[in-house]
Amino acid sequence: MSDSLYPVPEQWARRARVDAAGYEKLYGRSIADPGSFWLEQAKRLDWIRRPELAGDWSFDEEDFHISWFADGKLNVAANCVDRHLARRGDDIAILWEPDEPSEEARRYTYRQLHEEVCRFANVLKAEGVEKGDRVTIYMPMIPEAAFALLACARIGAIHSVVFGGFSPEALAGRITDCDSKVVITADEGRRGGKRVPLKANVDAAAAHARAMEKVIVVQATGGEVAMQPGRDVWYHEAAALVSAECPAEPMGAEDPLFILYTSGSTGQPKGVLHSSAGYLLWASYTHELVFDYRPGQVYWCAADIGWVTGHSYIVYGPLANGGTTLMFEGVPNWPDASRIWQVVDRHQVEILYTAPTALRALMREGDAFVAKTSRKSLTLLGTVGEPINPEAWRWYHEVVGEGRCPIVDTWWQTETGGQMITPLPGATALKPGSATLPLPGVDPQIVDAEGNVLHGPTEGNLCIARSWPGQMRTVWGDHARFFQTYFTTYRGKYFTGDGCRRDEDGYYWITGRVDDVINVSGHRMGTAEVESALVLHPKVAEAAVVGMPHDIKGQGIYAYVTLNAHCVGDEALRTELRNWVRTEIGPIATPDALQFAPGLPKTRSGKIMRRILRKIAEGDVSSLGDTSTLADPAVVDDLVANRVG
Ligand code: 6R9
Repeated sequence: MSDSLYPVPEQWARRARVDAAGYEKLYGRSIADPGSFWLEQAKRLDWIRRPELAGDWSFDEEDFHISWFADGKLNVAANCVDRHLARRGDDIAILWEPDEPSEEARRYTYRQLHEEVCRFANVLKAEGVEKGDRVTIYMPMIPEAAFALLACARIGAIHSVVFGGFSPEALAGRITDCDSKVVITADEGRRGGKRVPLKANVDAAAAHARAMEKVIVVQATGGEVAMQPGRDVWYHEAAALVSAECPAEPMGAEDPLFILYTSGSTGQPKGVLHSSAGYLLWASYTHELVFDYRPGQVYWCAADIGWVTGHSYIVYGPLANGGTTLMFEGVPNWPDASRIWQVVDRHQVEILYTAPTALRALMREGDAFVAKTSRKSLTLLGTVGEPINPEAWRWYHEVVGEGRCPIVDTWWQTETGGQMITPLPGATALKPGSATLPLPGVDPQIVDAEGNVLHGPTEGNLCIARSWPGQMRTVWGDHARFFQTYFTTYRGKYFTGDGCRRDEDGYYWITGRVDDVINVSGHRMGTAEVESALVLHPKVAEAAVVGMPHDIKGQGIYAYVTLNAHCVGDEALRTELRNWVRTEIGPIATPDALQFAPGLPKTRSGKIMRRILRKIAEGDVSSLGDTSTLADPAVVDDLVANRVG
């Protein structure tokens, strides 16, 4: 790790909204008097009824509850679209760059966006969607995906976006869990010159997704798809029949805005539920502060709308702030490794927000792909999703930004709604690899295994001691699981699941997950989920999955598989099992390494010793620690001898 310090560039300190002294002041106020601080911040939203209440919450079991601005009323879509019409109706809201570089980009002004969202909302209504209903969105990165989110928000329906890379099985599980009657999809998606059969996947999911009654299909590629009469509706046909005006539904501040499924350390993915006002406030507040955003700047968050980063920083944050948000259909390395930088030049992008895994993949291709582009428009760079290794940080800073652009390394989670620990470009000196300091309103604590709060320079588990407006409100359909997952490990605190170090300057360094979650290319994968998929295979008796270091992905998936008697673990079965997981969950869950193991290391009470499996997967077999508590220590020798990779 590196402790070299990159001071705030002088012009940034001068012109940024918040400088170092400003940060200290804001932070102090946010902690000393959160009520008035957040009611003041709430003025950045347009309310139908302005709230007089700020946060009302308790993380204690007896009266566990979280609410913000509970007496307020607003509409999220009206905040992201309508309120900008008077002053910025002709400004570009969404700038869409297609997968195929020879195709024209598409631009939507706020006025056009308003019409598109209203129309989409009216189509949803015509299909019977009402306030509070869940709508599943399984879409490629096309503007209609953003219209669909905002259309749900406009009529008070709760959207649940499922990443287009997930399998029909994973999609079906998510449709069923939230009992979603309507699914919005497209004929096909495009990524890096390849087609993704989204509609066909929805058809395949139908057998296990009984709640699904209607499928609204956006024509994106014109590819051939089967339409089931009575169930499937072409969006463009339905849209031609409805008006381009749709009133925005007045919503309570605490009414749900969306569900987003995320992997945890146990069992099925959890439906993380976010509220309307608190979430939107957090997305808007962080987007403006962290990117020092000013309307007119072209801003690009290169995430997919299927993840929380796409929700908060492609759609809700930038649009709430009247910004121009670039939406990219493609992938960073197609047609070649200079695509991102070409898009930056083509659209004069000033702010770029991406993931360390993408940077590592591009860095490996060599600097020439970067050097042949200008990138003069860039002023600020950001990263999210996983810890960034100092080498990739320096490459981003020196090669991409030519030393001119600060990097905001933003730590946050699906559960937090938006950024939590991050530098502010005009306020915070940077250290490569550190997410630096908490945003005003964020109260991090590092605790030891017993929950004792550790002070000063230290290392331990990262908790947040008090609620913030963007905090998730519950796990859909399972409030007990919400409490159990996040508030019982350390009583009275929100536990993030991350390990963390704090240095002598009070800077935070996230060290990675401390639970059974693997961070693959910035995406969360629960080991339990991959294990469940593996044991569904008729030849598999037992499986244990751990993370392993991976040059590009950050972490890769290492699976240990015990077969049923008389089954042979050969190359063919290895390939079959990897494809099996791919089909069950999706490509991101495919094991990078798969080892057949006659037995797994277990304690006498039958618990798998994951610590040992992790060490072997890492190739660190010299320090396996104490194996004397194992029921059968000999299995370890076999695992070490037959390690793959
Ligand atoms: C936004 C997002 C959350 C997990 C989180 C942590 C890791 C995210 C990070 C980071 C170090 C950063 N993480 N940002 N680790 N530095 N800047 O990624 O949400 O998909 O829910 O993942 O990602 O481990 O707990 P999500």
